[in-house]
Amino acid sequence: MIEKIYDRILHRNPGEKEFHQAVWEVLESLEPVFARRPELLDESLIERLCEPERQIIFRVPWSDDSGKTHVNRGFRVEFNSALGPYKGGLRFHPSVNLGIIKFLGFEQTFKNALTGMPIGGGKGGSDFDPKGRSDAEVMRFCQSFMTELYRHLGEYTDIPAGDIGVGEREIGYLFGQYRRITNRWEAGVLTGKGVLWGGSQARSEATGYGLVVFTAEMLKTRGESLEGKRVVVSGSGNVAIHAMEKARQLGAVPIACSDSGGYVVEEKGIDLELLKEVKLAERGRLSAYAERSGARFVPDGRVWEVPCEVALPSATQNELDRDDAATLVRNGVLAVGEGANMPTTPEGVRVLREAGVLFGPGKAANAGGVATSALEMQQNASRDSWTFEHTEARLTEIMRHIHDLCHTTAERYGRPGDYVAGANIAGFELVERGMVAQGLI
Ligand code: NDP
Ligand code: 2IT
Repeated sequence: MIEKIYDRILHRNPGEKEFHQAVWEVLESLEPVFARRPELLDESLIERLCEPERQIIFRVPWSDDSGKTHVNRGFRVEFNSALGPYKGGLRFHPSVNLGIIKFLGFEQTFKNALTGMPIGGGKGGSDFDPKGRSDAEVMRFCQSFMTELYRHLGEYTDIPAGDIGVGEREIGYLFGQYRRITNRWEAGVLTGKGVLWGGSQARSEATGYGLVVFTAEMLKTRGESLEGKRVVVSGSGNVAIHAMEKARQLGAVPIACSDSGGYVVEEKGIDLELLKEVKLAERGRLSAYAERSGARFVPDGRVWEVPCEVALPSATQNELDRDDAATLVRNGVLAVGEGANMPTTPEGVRVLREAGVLFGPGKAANAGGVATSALEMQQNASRDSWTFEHTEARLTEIMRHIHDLCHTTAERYGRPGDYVAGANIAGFELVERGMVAQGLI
């Protein structure tokens, strides 16, 4: 039955391989739910869940510093609003296409439900490549993007935030243009804002910090902790850097990270202050960090070759495959927590699970970012701003709740320790209840 439904989804969404992958991973986990509650299949819930409520595709023309005109494509997929307004990031990367945005929006729907906050799921972005572009070029692109998108947004409708290639600078340009067009100082329409103008403390740290809290909770179930563990992270952007920072605070040693040009290894621990300077302030390459720190730089290598006890894939989808997983297992990895969305291929997940490695799927493990976005919305709605300590304490509490929810749900369905099943079933049950309660939508 599930195979039949999946076949129809494949036919209706040709060529969208990442979307197919994300859907199958969830459907596969839901078999025990349908075995207990077959009536769910009669209500076409799966078909409804897999069909976005709305998909917006638009032209984004902009001119570069030399006056040359470029055209990019903008996307916003408003996936599901059963539990709250559409919420999810914007990705600016040349690889972006509709299938990638749909996989991200689909995942986001369940992730947001797991946070326990009143937010639905959505995702957007563009195939614009910000690399090597001046601030003025990025600003003109963001202004053109928002000139089309603004009509679909609103604090009660759809609230974007950052993702790959979109951070505080881009959110600033987007917010400025939204404000200019609408003549409204509507802070709650975007999250990830600068703290000076409506942003939340701890939002930029939140995804990486939350990921490490989740991973520490998984280790705790085996009587282990992060103390003294070697941590290897992929990527060296917002999520990766803050994951390494929290890991270090909890006594672990982050020894390697990567970008699309290669990876660095530093057995004594990555110099996070220098890394932030190079990657965040200067928007430089990891090779430049290695030159300045004296760390070993391996161009074009796989960061998963570096032996470690904890691995945190935090760059992009399908970046950890079967061979990488086998290498990690051979080297004695204890836990893998996904900072990125769907970074481990299905075969990679299978290898890790079969070897008994603790595995925290992205929709649970990286939910701290969007949860803190929801805390930013709360602060905006009450025209308040909280301290870093208070916000981080709320984030930690939410991550522990998500961990426990996934853990107990997996047990309830006879799959102890299977966080993939736990996250997919718990997320599904929450969204399904919202959808059924609100009638045929
Ligand atoms: P950033 O743009 O800050 O950093 C992205 C990092 O990943 C960079 O080091 C980049 O290297 C690397 N990377 C991106 N795409 C590729 C690719 N195709 N191949 C190799 N390396 C790549 O993004 P974030 O840190 O915000 O996001 C990282 C991941 O975390 C994404 O999967 C995102 O969806 C997920 N995520 C982000 C959240 C957030 O709050 N920001 C919340 C939850 C999940 P390079 O600079 O060389 O391109
Ligand atoms: O994938 C994600 O959860 C994000 N990029 C963050 C979304 C958000 O709205 O904060």
